[in-house]
Amino acid sequence: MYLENIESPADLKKLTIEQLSCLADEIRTAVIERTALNGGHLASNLGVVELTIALHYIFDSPHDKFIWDVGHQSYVHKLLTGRQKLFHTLRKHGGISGFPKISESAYDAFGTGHSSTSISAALGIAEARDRLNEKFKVVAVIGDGALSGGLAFEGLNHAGHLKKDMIVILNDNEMSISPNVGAVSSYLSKILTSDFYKKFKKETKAFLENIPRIGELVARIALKAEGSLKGFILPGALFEDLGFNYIGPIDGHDIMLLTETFKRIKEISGPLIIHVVTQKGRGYKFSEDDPCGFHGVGPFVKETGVSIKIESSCALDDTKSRLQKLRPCSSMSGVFGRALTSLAENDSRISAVTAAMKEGTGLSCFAEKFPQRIYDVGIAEGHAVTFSAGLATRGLKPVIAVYSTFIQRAVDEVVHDVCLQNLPVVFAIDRAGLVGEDGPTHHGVFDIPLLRSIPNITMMSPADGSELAAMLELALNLNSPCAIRYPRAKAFDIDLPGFKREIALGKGALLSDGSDAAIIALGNMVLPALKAAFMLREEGLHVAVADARFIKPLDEELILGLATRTGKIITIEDGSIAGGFGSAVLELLNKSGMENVSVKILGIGDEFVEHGPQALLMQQCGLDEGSICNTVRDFVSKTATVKKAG
Ligand SMILES: Cc1ncc(C[n+]2csc(CCOP(=O)(O)OP(=O)(O)O)c2C)c(N)n1
Repeated sequence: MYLENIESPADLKKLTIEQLSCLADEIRTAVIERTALNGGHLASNLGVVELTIALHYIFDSPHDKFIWDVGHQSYVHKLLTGRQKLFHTLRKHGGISGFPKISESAYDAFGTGHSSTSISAALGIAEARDRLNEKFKVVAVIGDGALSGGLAFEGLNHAGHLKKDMIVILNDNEMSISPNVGAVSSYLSKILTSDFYKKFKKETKAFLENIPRIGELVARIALKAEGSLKGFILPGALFEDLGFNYIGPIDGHDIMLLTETFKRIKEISGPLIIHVVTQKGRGYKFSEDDPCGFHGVGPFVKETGVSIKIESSCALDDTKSRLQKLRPCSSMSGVFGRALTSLAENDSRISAVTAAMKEGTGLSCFAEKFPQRIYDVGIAEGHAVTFSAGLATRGLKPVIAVYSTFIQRAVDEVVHDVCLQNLPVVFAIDRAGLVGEDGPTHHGVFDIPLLRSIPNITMMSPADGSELAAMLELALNLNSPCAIRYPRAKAFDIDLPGFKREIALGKGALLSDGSDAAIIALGNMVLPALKAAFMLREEGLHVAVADARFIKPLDEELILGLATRTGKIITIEDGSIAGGFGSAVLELLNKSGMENVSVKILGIGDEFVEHGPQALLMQQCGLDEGSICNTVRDFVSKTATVKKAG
């Protein structure tokens, strides 16, 4: 039992190389057991067990700085850096994060969650080190998927120019979430093919021997490793031309080879890339067989790999008011994917674009049916947007399915390439709102402020699955830019008698009338608003509830009508209050000379919301039905008192 005795990397350094292999087994068991209970990024972590051990064995963290790209593969690092006792709290509310965080540990040199940042951050750290006359090593660990992001190349470009001492470990498992795509990925694959290897074998040996100090040794290790690894090769000019020394590919599961290599390359100056080949999901049968399925998982049964279904907060918990009907086996992403596929059957111009998130965004069924009409552009959201703009100039109808948190990467492209030219690109913005255990790097709370200020864009949010499908159809017929934001949630349909589902541009729907105040709820907040209003009705308070449907253009008639009738408006959104939907309503009231209307804006305040169960986070932000009920009751009574006093 080695793992339990490791409180810091210093303890790791006491072990022999042979003992490190046993430790690797123990770590795999710990990671599998914990993700089975807590969910998390299983396959990526199983792939970097030996790599992480070897890094901590040879380098001297936290003095030396490790920067994990995306950071979803940092569980092994956390286990080795003083967080073993807290590991059971992984991704739990109040527990350790599923990503590196400067505020969590001195061993986390840079916080991550989004892809392709590691090289830029590492370069900044290396530059600061040199300016401040400090001495330490900087190591960025980036996957082949993350290398498909443009930011990674901007970092490489600048690093090659500055010629800083820094090490980039390219963790190549030929997978992004699904198999990696793109020319760089093919290039890396070619490096791994034996034909290529054979062709360059001779030159490689000579090349490696020419690397000062380490050449001979590395060449020796390479040749020794050749049988299992395909050995070392000279991989052509790409990285070298960018100003990096390249070493690899090396077997990322051979601890001896990894530690020897790291020991030697510590002495090399200038930017260096070490190409390490790993197997995603290694050491657990189910994730080896299905690394994509086990990339990010909810809790599962360890013995069978079968996921454990947890009833989400939108399960049929309200049989009394019968407000919602669950759609069988479906998520909002699933509804989107199926609706798009069905619309695409009758319109060959409809095309889907994803930045390496085909499965997560529900596009698998579209891909099956229309393989020629879907584009996985790699982890490259900015490119996805401008590429789609190009498609749209020629009459195609691109739909970009992207998580809210990742569209942040492409705001300028939305402004400059799509909206300024008024091109008909549809943004299907999934995971809008609080996402839960992935935490602040992944919450989708900024899309409304970021997008609604852009001229020409239409922005909507559906209250349920049927509205999402109807909004998608409308969006594809608008002939101008349009965004639809919807949450990470099970799909359901609101079950109100007489509820009209036709979606017309700029029109919301009054779901329940009342004269004491009016709630104008957006998207995911419509159902809790309705429930809150029904609870208040039992107390004798009559609060109207409207489904806003549109963030832009607002349904001015509906909103101003309710404001005039009740004098009290409550807006509710699962996004940032600053610049959000409620702000848009305030702007409308101001424009209309109705500043005397009392307005309460519910949403997410000026803070980063931590990780935890989605329902709990919603409650903390005052966005569950109970909190809404209390806030509305207080607001109505306070505004009544003020009015009376006035
Ligand atoms: C900007 C951005 N877009 C999308 C994602 C979602 N995402 C998380 S991990 C991942 C794949 C990363 O692949 P790779 O870097 O090869 O790491 P691996 O999991 O294969 O080890 C993606 C697309 C993200 N984190 N950031």
